[in-house]
Amino acid sequence: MAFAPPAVMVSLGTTVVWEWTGNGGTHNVVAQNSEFESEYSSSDGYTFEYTFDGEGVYKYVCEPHRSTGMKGAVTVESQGGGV
Ligand SMILES: [Cu+2]
Repeated sequence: MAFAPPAVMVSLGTTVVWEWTGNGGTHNVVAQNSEFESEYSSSDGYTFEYTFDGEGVYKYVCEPHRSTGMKGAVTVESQGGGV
Protein backbone atom coordinates (compact mmCIF):
# COMPACT_ATOMS: atom_id res chain seq x y z
CA MET A 1 0.00 0.00 0.00
CA ALA A 2 1.97 2.97 -1.21
CA PHE A 3 2.09 5.85 -3.59
CA ALA A 4 4.91 5.59 -6.11
CA PRO A 5 6.77 7.83 -6.01
CA PRO A 6 5.73 9.06 -2.54
CA ALA A 7 6.97 12.57 -3.22
CA VAL A 8 7.35 14.71 -6.31
CA MET A 9 8.50 18.25 -6.97
CA VAL A 10 6.76 20.21 -9.71
CA SER A 11 6.63 23.74 -10.98
CA LEU A 12 3.67 26.05 -10.51
CA GLY A 13 0.73 25.24 -12.74
CA THR A 14 1.65 21.58 -13.19
CA THR A 15 -1.13 19.04 -13.45
CA VAL A 16 -0.32 15.93 -11.45
CA VAL A 17 -2.05 12.69 -12.41
CA TRP A 18 -2.46 9.80 -9.99
CA GLU A 19 -3.05 6.46 -11.67
CA TRP A 20 -4.52 3.47 -9.86
CA THR A 21 -2.86 0.08 -10.35
CA GLY A 22 -5.81 -2.05 -9.27
CA ASN A 23 -3.70 -3.57 -6.50
CA GLY A 24 -4.37 -3.39 -2.78
CA GLY A 25 -8.08 -2.74 -2.81
CA THR A 26 -9.82 0.60 -2.76
CA HIS A 27 -7.80 3.79 -2.62
CA ASN A 28 -8.35 7.49 -2.82
CA VAL A 29 -6.28 10.66 -2.72
CA VAL A 30 -7.17 13.34 -0.19
CA ALA A 31 -5.20 16.49 0.52
CA GLN A 32 -4.57 17.20 4.17
CA ASN A 33 -5.63 20.79 3.57
CA SER A 34 -8.81 19.56 1.81
CA GLU A 35 -7.83 21.32 -1.40
CA PHE A 36 -8.42 18.22 -3.50
CA GLU A 37 -10.11 14.87 -3.02
CA SER A 38 -10.57 11.98 -5.41
CA GLU A 39 -13.30 9.39 -5.55
CA TYR A 40 -12.70 5.95 -4.09
CA SER A 41 -11.64 3.44 -6.71
CA SER A 42 -10.12 -0.02 -6.95
CA SER A 43 -9.89 -0.02 -10.75
CA ASP A 44 -6.68 -0.47 -12.68
CA GLY A 45 -6.17 2.61 -14.81
CA TYR A 46 -8.47 4.92 -12.86
CA THR A 47 -6.95 8.38 -12.72
CA PHE A 48 -7.34 11.54 -10.71
CA GLU A 49 -5.67 14.78 -11.64
CA TYR A 50 -5.17 18.10 -9.98
CA THR A 51 -3.49 21.28 -11.17
CA PHE A 52 -1.34 23.01 -8.59
CA ASP A 53 -1.73 26.78 -8.83
CA GLY A 54 -0.15 27.67 -5.52
CA GLU A 55 3.34 27.22 -4.13
CA GLY A 56 3.94 25.02 -1.14
CA VAL A 57 3.96 21.46 0.10
CA TYR A 58 0.74 19.53 -0.37
CA LYS A 59 0.57 16.42 1.76
CA TYR A 60 -2.03 13.83 0.94
CA VAL A 61 -3.22 10.45 2.14
CA CYS A 62 -5.22 7.48 1.00
CA GLU A 63 -8.00 7.43 3.57
CA PRO A 64 -8.57 3.65 3.70
CA HIS A 65 -4.85 3.14 4.30
CA ARG A 66 -4.01 6.20 6.31
CA SER A 67 -3.23 4.06 9.32
CA THR A 68 -0.72 1.99 7.38
CA GLY A 69 1.09 5.05 6.16
CA MET A 70 -0.17 5.34 2.60
CA LYS A 71 0.67 8.96 2.04
CA GLY A 72 2.60 11.27 -0.20
CA ALA A 73 3.49 14.85 -0.91
CA VAL A 74 3.68 17.23 -3.84
CA THR A 75 6.05 20.15 -3.54
CA VAL A 76 5.16 23.04 -5.85
CA GLU A 77 7.85 25.55 -6.71
CA SER A 78 7.48 28.84 -8.54
CA GLN A 79 10.08 27.98 -11.14
CA GLY A 80 11.85 24.90 -12.40
CA GLY A 81 12.04 21.97 -10.08
CA GLY A 82 11.39 19.26 -12.63
CA VAL A 83 9.38 16.20 -11.83
CU1 LIG B 1 -4.77 3.05 -0.33
